[in-house]
Amino acid sequence: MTRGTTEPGRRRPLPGAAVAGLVAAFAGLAVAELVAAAVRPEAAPVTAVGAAVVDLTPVGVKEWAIRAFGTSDKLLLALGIMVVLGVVAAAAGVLALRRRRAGIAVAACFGLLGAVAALSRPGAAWQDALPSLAGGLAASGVLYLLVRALTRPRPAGAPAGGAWTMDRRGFGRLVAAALAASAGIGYAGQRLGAYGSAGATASRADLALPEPDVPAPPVPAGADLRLPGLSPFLTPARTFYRVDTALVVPRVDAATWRLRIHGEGVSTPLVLDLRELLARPLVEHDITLTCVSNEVGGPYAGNARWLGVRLADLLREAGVRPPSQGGPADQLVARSVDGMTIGTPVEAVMDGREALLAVGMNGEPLPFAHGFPVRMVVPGLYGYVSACKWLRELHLTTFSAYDAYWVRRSWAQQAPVKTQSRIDTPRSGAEPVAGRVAVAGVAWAQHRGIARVEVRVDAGPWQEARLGAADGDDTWRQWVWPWEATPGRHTLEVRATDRTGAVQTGVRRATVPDGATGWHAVEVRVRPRPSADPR
Ligand SMILES: Nc1nc2c(c(=O)[nH]1)N[C@H]1C(S)=C(S)[C@@H](COP(=O)(O)O)O[C@H]1N2
Ligand SMILES: [Mo]
Repeated sequence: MTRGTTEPGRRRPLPGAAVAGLVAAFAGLAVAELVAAAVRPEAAPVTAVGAAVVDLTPVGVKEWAIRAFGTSDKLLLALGIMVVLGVVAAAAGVLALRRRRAGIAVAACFGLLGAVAALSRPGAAWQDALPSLAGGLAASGVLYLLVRALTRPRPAGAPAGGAWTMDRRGFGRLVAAALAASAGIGYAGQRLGAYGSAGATASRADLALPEPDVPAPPVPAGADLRLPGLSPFLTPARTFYRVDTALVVPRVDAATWRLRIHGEGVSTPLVLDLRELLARPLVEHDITLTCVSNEVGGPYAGNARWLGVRLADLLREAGVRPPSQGGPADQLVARSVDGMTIGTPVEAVMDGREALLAVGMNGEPLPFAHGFPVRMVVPGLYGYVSACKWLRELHLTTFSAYDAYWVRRSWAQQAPVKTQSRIDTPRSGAEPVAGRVAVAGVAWAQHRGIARVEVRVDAGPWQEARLGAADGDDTWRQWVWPWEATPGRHTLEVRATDRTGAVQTGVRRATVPDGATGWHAVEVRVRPRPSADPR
């Protein structure tokens, strides 16, 4: 009988082979997890492949993913990779049944793929290949053992069963052993990972932020209208939007953190640790941060009280002059520990605005997700051209010499924030009762300031909203307009005017390349007032 033919009455152990593939993949992931915990968490195969996918994804797809899944896009990406891995692993198991070498080669190739992805990451070192290589090796070995058990020739003297005779009990035991070992190894990896970031966690817990030398004045009374459904004036860090490419939040140890400032026109290159940075005068300032990927009416805007060192002072200390004073560098490229690059106009950070190297957010050290220990914040510029988190390097160069991460992916080199306004309440699809309805929201034009907000109903005349008190020009402003709502379907629209007098355009433009425009509209169905009041 030739190997692999199926005789009537003898079933090939296909489900067993698929299980063997899945168990092998699980073992590979567990081993990779453990090695990654020792090497670098970001070098774990699913994370590395995910990061490579993020980098290679066309901007249109990425924008769609952000729109469709919001901040859960990362979770879905990891799930997607796991599903693909699972399908391939099961197939490799089945393949190994017929061609053991080929099946095992597939497992090894997946290890190689992970290694290549890890090595392709910015700032990768050769060790980053180790988790995936070790994982691939483990998966191949486990697959070999399981498939061998599955296809073991029948012992001499046993009843005839052909080549596919399965030692069910032996196979089952092996599967259980492999699963238990993998779970143990994976758990050890997680513990080791937590241990690896324990220093960072402690360094954040121990960081006592100094008092600001220049405190922000208290938020003026009346800046926060405190209406139900309206975004609070200051956004708690907990609910502050998060946009970044990091599949694993970098946990930087403040004790070993360093910032390097160098490049064109830098007469005194600097390397600072956190203690040295905090020894400089600290400024507190309220700044609204917005993302260029925010759709009209979208959620990627937040307002916080930042504490930090004035970036302009630090650059001057390094000898940097802005282009307007003859400096050779017009671009400041910020680099993060995870390889992100963000290019900001030198002129903007040195023109007198409160461009900060921030260490505090709403009175606390930066949360890890928002860039601990140090990030940039520049009033008036979208985050992708100004707000580098987990900062480690400031490189003075020119816009003609260097394109930062997002610029290489079809976004504009320069991107001042566009005037925007948003209706927070009522929400689209709401069904308020006829009568007085508070229409309220926020409007922003960072560093220009908001002068006016207007609302209109069903494309009627624009009506002026009441503004919350202004907390400087670098934050958003709340607004409210009392609407005498009549029963039926209505469309509410909002537009803002900045303090230069420019009215927010109603022309609808996409987020790519430099920020969406258009008026936010919500549609509501106003219910008639109940005719008889039962009370
Ligand atoms: N290191 C790093 N910094 C980054 C990013 C990133 O992907 N990596 N994203 C930028 C973008 S696009 C925005 S809008 C802001 C968002 O900051 P937040 O997540 O604290 O709200 O961070 C910026 N800084
Ligand atoms: Mo962004």
